[in-house]
Amino acid sequence: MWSLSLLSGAMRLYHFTMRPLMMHSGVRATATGHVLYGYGPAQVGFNLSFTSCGRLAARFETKPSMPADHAICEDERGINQISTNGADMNKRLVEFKNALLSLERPRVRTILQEATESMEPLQCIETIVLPVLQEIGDEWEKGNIALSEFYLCGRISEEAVTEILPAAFPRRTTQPRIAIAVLLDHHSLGKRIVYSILRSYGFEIMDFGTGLTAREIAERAAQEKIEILLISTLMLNSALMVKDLREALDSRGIRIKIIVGGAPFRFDTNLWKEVGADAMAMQASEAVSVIEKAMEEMA
Ligand code: B12
Repeated sequence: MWSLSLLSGAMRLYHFTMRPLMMHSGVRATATGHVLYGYGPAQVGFNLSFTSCGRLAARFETKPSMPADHAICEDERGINQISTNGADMNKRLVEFKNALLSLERPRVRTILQEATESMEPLQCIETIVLPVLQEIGDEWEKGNIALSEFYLCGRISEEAVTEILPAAFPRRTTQPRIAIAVLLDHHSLGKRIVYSILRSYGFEIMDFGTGLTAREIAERAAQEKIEILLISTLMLNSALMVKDLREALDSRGIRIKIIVGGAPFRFDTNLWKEVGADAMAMQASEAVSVIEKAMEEMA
């Protein structure tokens, strides 16, 4: 108990001292013309705003301000879609966010498991986990929750997401050698999702891990004779490092297709070209078609 409160105290100290130095809120142009952002829901196109929730244990007392939208219904092909009439989905998002903020691991898992009864796992992740995590990132940015709480929400989500992601389904006989890595930062959730989705489509993917430098990735890619490199980043400075990765590969005389993804690329849709990538995908579900296109180009 004591160690927990000490950890929380230390994290809060860090949160109010170091964090303001490292954070960017809103959208600003840098001297190099790049856009700095703290991509909140509005900036990434989500229309999900809740009434402010505040502290770790504080439950929502009021109804969320999100419009009555986002329910799941079947379309004419029998595929689950999000409808615009949705008290149920609204309730699920609020419950999920409450469960995360109260660090109730079992509840978080149950909500996601229950959601998979009416939606595909990827759809659950993209319609529940992503917007709620983005909301929580926003709460942290506003100073409503501490970094320790924010961190635990990320970890708990990662565990719950891992449980619902599909298992590998190898059915491909020929494919290029593909690897995935998170350049510089430790936001591993996006990589985890892309990795599992691709494996469920039959691709064999090597996972190089997270927090790697451009040089480390280039060395490993050369050793493993990688032909397609998938790079995930969530921080702008990491995204800009793709340029260094390309240079590190060029200096070794290696021509590899680099496919990038993650919030900085979703937010600035020309960034992938600027940093020397060959392609980008907005979300995990697009990764398959982007890889198939790269394979055609390589044939
Ligand atoms: C959860 C989270 C964390 C968790 C990460 C847990 C984990 N294991 O991943 C923790 C708490 C650890 C964390 C730490 C930090 N975080 Co953080 N974090 C977030 C948050 C809330 C959500 C990110 C997330 O997981 N989204 C869900 C995933 C699934 O989305 P995604 O990565 O975009 O992936 C999807 C697509 O982009 C795509 N995709 C992703 N990669 C790829 C790759 C390819 C090849 C393809 C095809 C597709 C693809 O597929 C996915 C599914 O569709 C965001 C807020 C936000 N609004 O995004 C901040 C955010 C990214 N964090 C931020 C910051 C500043 C930090 C810290 C520096 C805080 C600190 N002071 O210590 C540290 C950095 C640690 C480090 N060195 O990496 C900032 C970044 C600001 C910036 N402009 O660069 C953000 C934006 C918060 C904010 N508003 O300021 N964070």
